[in-house]
Amino acid sequence: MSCDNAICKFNDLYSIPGELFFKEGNGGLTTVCINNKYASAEISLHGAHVMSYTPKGEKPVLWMSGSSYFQPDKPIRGGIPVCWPWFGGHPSDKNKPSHGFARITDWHIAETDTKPNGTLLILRLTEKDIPANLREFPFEIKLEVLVGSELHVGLAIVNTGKEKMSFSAALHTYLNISDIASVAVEGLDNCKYLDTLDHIFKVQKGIITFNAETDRVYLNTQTACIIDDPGFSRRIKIAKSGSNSTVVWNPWIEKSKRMPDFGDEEYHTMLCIETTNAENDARVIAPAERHILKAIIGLEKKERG
Ligand code: TA6
Repeated sequence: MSCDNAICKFNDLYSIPGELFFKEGNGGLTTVCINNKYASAEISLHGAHVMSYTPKGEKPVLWMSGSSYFQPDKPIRGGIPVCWPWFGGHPSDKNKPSHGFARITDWHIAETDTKPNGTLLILRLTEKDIPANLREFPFEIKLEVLVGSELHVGLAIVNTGKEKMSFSAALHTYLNISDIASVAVEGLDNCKYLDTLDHIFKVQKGIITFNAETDRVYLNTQTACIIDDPGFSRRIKIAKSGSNSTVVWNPWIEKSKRMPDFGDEEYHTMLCIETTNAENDARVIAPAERHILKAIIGLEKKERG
């Protein structure tokens, strides 16, 4: 097929009839649309950003702000931002973008395929795609997304340089919930955490419920978390591998008001359960070594009480 634009070329090379195609999405960003017997999803090449995931017959599992930016120099607010090669502020240069450059860079398509358990999309980024002022070392990262009855998102990080590589990272997942005041998070009982609001280390007692801004890095934990959501009669399971830390975040009202890409009242219907390599779980990999940070997100039916 003769093509005169990128979307046409992507569809010509990578589309899967009836299952995967490319379109121009919000802000003109190139968007991958996946629809199969299990679920539907949309992924932006900007930031390799999984923006939505909706299993058939269910409410959306991922949350998206109605005020999100969709522009080249800004992160998308919602879905699963890919935070790399640093989580939070840059370790030494506060002028560098929050949560790294991966989520504000356009990634390349590496592969699309139909698998027995879903539709596979692989996106790729290297240091050659990064502005010189943000480039710190050679790398290759790939985001492998499998859209099926569960959503598998894996960030594969390869050190293509000659020196060891240090990084922190997050799959910063925004989950869609009925009401922050009525949900509870299971899986982190007795886990030590850093409360980033007062910078004090504490220990979780029982389930996590929410009545104020919450921003915690749970440490030394490989367990799956469950969001129990009675309002939606469902439980969302966030399992993981390649991660010993989990971040739990809700901005509540005052922080919501300070974020221009986050509606003042939107905190009621979102909760971040982030699959991370953060704090003491930051990583160092040798030349040619690979690290994979993976989140597996799925629904469990909740018996109506
Ligand atoms: O993961 C929690 C957190 O670090 C919060 O402190 C808050 O800043 C959030 O990430 C969002 O960060 P962003 O740069 O996307 O506004």
